[in-house]
Amino acid sequence: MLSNAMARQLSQLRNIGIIAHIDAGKTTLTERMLFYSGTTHRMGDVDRGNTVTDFDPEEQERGITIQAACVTFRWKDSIVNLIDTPGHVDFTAEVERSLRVLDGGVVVFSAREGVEAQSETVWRQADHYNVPRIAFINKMDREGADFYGTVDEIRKRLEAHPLVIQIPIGVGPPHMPDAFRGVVDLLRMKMLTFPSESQGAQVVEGDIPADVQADAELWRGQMLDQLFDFSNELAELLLAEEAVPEELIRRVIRDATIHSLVVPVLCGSALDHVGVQPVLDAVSYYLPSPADKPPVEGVEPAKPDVSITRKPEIDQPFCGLVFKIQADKHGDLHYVRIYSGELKGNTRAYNPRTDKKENISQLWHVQADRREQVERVEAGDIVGIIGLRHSVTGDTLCDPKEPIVLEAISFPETVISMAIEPESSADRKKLSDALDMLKRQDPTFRAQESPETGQTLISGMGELHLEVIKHRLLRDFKLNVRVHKPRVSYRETVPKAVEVTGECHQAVGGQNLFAKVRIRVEPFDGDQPVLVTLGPGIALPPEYLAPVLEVLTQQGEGGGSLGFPLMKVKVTILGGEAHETESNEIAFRRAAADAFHKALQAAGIVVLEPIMKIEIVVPEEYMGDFVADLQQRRAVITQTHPRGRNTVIEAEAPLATLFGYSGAMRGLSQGRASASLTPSHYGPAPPEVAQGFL
Ligand SMILES: Nc1nc2c(ncn2[C@@H]2O[C@H](COP(=O)(O)OP(=O)(O)OP(=O)(O)O)[C@@H](O)[C@H]2O)c(=O)[nH]1
Ligand SMILES: [Mg+2]
Repeated sequence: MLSNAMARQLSQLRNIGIIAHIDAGKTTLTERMLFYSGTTHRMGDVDRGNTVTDFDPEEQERGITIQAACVTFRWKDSIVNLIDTPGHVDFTAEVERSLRVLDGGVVVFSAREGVEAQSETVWRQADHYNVPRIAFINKMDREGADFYGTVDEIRKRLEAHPLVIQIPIGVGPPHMPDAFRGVVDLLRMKMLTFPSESQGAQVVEGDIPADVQADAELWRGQMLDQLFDFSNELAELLLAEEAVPEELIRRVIRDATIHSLVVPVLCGSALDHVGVQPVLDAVSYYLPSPADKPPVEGVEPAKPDVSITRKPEIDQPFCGLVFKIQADKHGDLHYVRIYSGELKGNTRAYNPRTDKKENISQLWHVQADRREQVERVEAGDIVGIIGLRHSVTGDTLCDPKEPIVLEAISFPETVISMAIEPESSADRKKLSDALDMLKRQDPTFRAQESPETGQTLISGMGELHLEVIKHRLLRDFKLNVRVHKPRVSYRETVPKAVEVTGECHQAVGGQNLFAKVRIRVEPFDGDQPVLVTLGPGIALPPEYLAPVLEVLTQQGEGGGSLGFPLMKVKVTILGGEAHETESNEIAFRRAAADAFHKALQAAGIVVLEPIMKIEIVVPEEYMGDFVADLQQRRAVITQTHPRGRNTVIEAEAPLATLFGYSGAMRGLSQGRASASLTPSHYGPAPPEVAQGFL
């Protein structure tokens, strides 16, 4: 466990995440790392539900990770803060928020499955946040494992530059004649084995077996060729055919990795304890410390177009980002990545979004489900704070005298909803408290009570997400709630552009009110669901413009004619008309609301439904059945291609037709196919869907 006494220098620190497709072996790898680093004295197992990072009973029962878990350990000279993330697509927010604050990543691939759909998703997320990474090709002990095939897929499918720095010795399970038994380290040109008597704790270095020698030389040559352009010093030695020192190769790889020019590739079997320590070495050799990252960028709270930066130095003004909240009976624990300066317990920090000072009561270093209090933290650290009351995920905390707003974290739209209702009125308050707590923790979870029906509509990222929430409510919060079947979360948009004038022409309490507001409402593709902007040269007094903007923004957030949230809509204020004595703020608010309603009526309604990207890996003989089944689900098949002895079908289909798909898919293939579903976008629903709501 990390202790206060663990003094450190910034260059020693590694803030890293483990990311991958579901079941690739992230938690198993993390568990091994904790054991070999001496942090734990017993090695847990996902299949027995006793790992450090999958500590939640829900995770242990299902054998999958649901929440990102932080651990800290020492490896040789490095201090590693590691976040083990979930691979299931329903919990993608956990990956997003982790990558937002981490400096480097270990991407795990299954050598048998290669680059899977979710591997690609997490790869793109890491690209988005400029996170340098190394790759670990796991499960080399499985039948059908293909190291070189996976490297090839990394190159082609992820358009990355894999740099092979290890090759496997043998492949497949122990009963095979040429079973997987170790790796060749191409820098040292040594064989590494990990005797099972010590549960792999001992790394034995030996000579490369004769039958692997030629391959090892070939791949070392390849590695050096790839590095040629990155260092004159190395290039000169290669041209002169002189020996290249190991230390120089490491330095060049480190530099190229930090600049995301290459992705060093290692391999092993986390389950069978092969190749884990070299991954730890690679983390400290090749992944950046906070000091290797460019200064963090933000803007001035009052002037969003003025950018400011903060270096990861202790004498810079303090700033940090809230990336995760864990609700707790004793007060929420806010996870914060510190980017600059230092922070002490029992002090205050400023949140520019809420314009409030927050109490920093206690600081904690978190180790999965345990914590240890610390007095102070500094640039580069990840810390749990108790005391914050008004901060949410994505908020910046900073020195009140030197305010800055860092880039927030973007989370995807929810796609699926489920109605729930409390059994008794006594449960109503309890339910609303529980839902508030869940919402604080999970930015992809929504809950909204309908006063008319008494039901609460909860929405999330998929069936499993809502299922897990349901379990929490029933089991952890011991609530009596009736739960309805999940259904699709629809959206509304407008099919065409319209221009309308909203009016207020009323007599209220003996006073005449007058205002006119002209707006255009049109379809639009942007980041925000509803964008409200000002047209050029508007002749409206500023005291009326602000309330008009506010009303239109509120209306946009309030939903469309059918009550679904609006999206892909742009509202432009074109102008208005005021009367010398009869116009006031109220009149303009009413005229703006009137304009909005008129515009929606004039434009008409398009109901949008979530469309999923589906990737199915299916044995050839079941191909026909799968294609026929997909056609019934309104699917469009975009591509099919072979992978090993299987075929990969890529398709898109409405979520509405995919409920219970995993069960149906198992039935169609006797459990031999696998599928992954990712929300892709919102597309127009067929007219009968909209008809059903009218
Ligand atoms: N044969 C073999 N199985 C492995 C290996 N590593 C992990 N597994 C198994 O693969 C399954 C998934 O392992 P996890 O470590 O939970 O995978 P994960 O990537 O954390 O999965 P999620 O967190 O749910 O995304 C478990 O049954 C592990 O025992 C390996 O190297 N070889
Ligand atoms: Mg896991």
